[in-house]
Amino acid sequence: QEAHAAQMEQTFIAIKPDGVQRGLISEIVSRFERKGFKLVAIKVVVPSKEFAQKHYHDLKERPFFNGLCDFLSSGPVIAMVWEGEGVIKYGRKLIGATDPQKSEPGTIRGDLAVVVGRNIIHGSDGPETAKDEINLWFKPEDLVPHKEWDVIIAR
Ligand code: FUP
Repeated sequence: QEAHAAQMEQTFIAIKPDGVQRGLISEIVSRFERKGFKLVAIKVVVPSKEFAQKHYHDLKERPFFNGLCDFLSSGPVIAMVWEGEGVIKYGRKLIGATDPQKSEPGTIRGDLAVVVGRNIIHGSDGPETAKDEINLWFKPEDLVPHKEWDVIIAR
């Protein structure tokens, strides 16, 4: 009851071109799904470089910015919105530290990646960026309201 009353939290998660190319889509989706989070939007998209620059605008002063944007726009990305209690913070926990050399085993990057420039997945780092990133990648009507369907299916 409590969970239904609360405004459900949502985060933006993307499988980057290296994760897609390596065939890790189902592995990654599975980890979020088994945890109990709900997939409310998903699409395959090759972002333009300009779009990648928008997505990573916070990092535009960093030396790796250009290479990072080239990389994100180099192939198909799986863009997703996941929903659930604490999904922003816990999603980051599932993903692991930015540098896969420092990510714990058991995390997505810890188990599946080795270098920071090819760390296979992105996840929003807080409520504000989650909102901004969901709005950048999706239209409001792309998001499926799970709670309503759960009630209908259980009936
Ligand atoms: P994260 O939120 O864990 O994805 O990390 P950041 O927002 O700090 O960095 C975004 C992306 O920039 C990383 F996923 C990989 C890339 N990056 C580098 O290539 N080199 C660095 O030193 C740091 C980040």
